[in-house]
Amino acid sequence: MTNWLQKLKSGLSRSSQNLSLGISEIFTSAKLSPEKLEELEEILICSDMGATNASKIIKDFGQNRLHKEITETEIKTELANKIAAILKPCEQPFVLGTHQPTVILMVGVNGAGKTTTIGKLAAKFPNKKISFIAGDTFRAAAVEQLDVWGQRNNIRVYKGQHGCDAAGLCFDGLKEALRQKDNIVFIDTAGRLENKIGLMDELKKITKVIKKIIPEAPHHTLLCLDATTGQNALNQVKAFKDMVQVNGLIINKLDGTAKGGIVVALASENPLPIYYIGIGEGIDDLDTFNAHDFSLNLIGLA
Ligand SMILES: Nc1nc2c(ncn2[C@@H]2O[C@H](COP(=O)(O)OP(=O)(O)OP(=O)(O)O)[C@@H](O)[C@H]2O)c(=O)[nH]1
Ligand SMILES: [Mg+2]
Repeated sequence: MTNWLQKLKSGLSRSSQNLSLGISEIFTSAKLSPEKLEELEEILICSDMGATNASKIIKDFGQNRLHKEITETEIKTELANKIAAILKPCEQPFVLGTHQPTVILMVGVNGAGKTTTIGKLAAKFPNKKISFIAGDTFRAAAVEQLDVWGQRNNIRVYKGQHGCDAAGLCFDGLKEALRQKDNIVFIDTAGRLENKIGLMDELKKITKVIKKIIPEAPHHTLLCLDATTGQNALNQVKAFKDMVQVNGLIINKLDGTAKGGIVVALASENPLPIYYIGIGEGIDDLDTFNAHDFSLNLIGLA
């Protein structure tokens, strides 16, 4: 098993424990009854995959199986397959593109893992000339936090005074990136709650200003989500999509939750790619999203 698959397994263990144990407890006898199906549906709902998904999965699963013998492994395998089918359209590679520089704007609510993800993601492009723009001018420690990731990766950080205008800083930082012939620029932004109109408007302003320097930028606007927030993640996607052109999702903190099923809810409601998932705070704790691996680990079969 690769290092990442081991991490995925332990990262998702809180989610898989609930699902897997729940399934095991229900199936003490071999035949599938309607009551057992109902209990199974409840377990799926508790993982935060959403009632509609759970009901659809159970309906499909129950067809032609009622009152028949079935093993626990057969059940889990079948459920994992159904979950993987929902997730599959979101499994898309993150293609950087050839723009010079490629501008990646990181957005999301407070604590969703934006700054950490920038650090982890930058490490995936060791042969590129990269800069960070510390567009979170709001939180006092934000610049230092980005600085630490910059030092770790040997990356230049463009920063301004605490409290300065974030859009203006992005403008200047991009000009500098052009001058320095950077290949990739990551723009960190302040955490903003999806229902705070003023801050969301500021994000729009940032994207407008970026376009003044590079009309087709940002080339990627990535929305970071904290998996521990559960179903609220769905509202966040909607609100950020209304405000900026979100191209893809990064779902963090899957190691800290029993509600990993939220990824299934996100996939079924939003056809946005899930480029990466985060399962820890370390530099190696981010990797591409694989529907098959994720479902097996979620259901506790890996
Ligand atoms: N367990 C775990 N912790 C994570 C993960 N990603 C980020 N964190 C931690 O979550 C906390 C918040 O992460 P940040 O990167 O600061 O989040 P942010 O979105 O930049 O937060 P603001 O700048 O406050 O909006 C930090 O302590 C990170 O180390 C993850 O995948 N798993
Ligand atoms: Mg931050």
